[in-house]
Amino acid sequence: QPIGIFDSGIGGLTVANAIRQVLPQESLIYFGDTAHMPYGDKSEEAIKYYSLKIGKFLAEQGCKAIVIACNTASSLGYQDLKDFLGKELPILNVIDPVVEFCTHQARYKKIGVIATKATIKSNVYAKKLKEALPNIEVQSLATPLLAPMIEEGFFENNISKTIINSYLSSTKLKKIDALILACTHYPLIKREINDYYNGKVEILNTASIVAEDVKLKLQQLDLLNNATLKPKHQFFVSDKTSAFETSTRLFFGDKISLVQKNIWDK
Ligand code: DGN
Repeated sequence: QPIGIFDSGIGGLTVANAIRQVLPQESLIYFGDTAHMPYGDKSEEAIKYYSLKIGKFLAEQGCKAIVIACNTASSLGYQDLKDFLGKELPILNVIDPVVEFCTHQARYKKIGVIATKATIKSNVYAKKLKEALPNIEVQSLATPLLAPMIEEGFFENNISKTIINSYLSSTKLKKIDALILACTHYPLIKREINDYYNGKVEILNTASIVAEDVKLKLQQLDLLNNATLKPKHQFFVSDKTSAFETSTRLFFGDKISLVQKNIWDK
């Protein structure tokens, strides 16, 4: 049985890529809701609706677990999807593993969070971090230009440097111990962010933290694939363009073939 992974678009392929690195024997079914991206600017109702529809589609494909690879959908759609499907199969999000990771880092006093507008507006990272670590200070900053910038291939250049510097110089992010990259796209600019801080701030790559957590959870539930058959991955999108297909290489490492799938009319 495959692991289902979904995102608002193709950025969640950073999470799919991290999962295939730690679980190379597992088959993956990925759904990118490219017709409705970016979720970062959508209403809560819309994001909940899309998340339920996609979750149902992945469950129908026989997935043994669903990973919401999108921070925005994890912030706003996770609880409803869990209520709807959680008895049938485990539903995992990208936020809880990062919060859990932070609880083991006693040296963190102040944590910064950067993400889309919708994720920051939901305040979910700050809420969950403060629940787990009452003395922690959390500063959140919406950085809406970063995802489209990366999607257009603008990183590791002067333009990305200027935009990143402009966001990170916000007084909110002064004197932080760690910075959570709370958007699927940001692992691609981790090095530039690290350069900005001269290595003095720990940059938390959510994709790799989440992948380790998926492995642990599936292990605990005895859901890991022990067979030696070659894994088979499938990649669906709700709207296919050649630009999306080209960008898959950025996020997944390899260029992959996308299959357009309409799941809305049922
Ligand atoms: N995948 C979204 C996220 O992680 O929040 C980013 C893409 C978007 O909707 N702008």
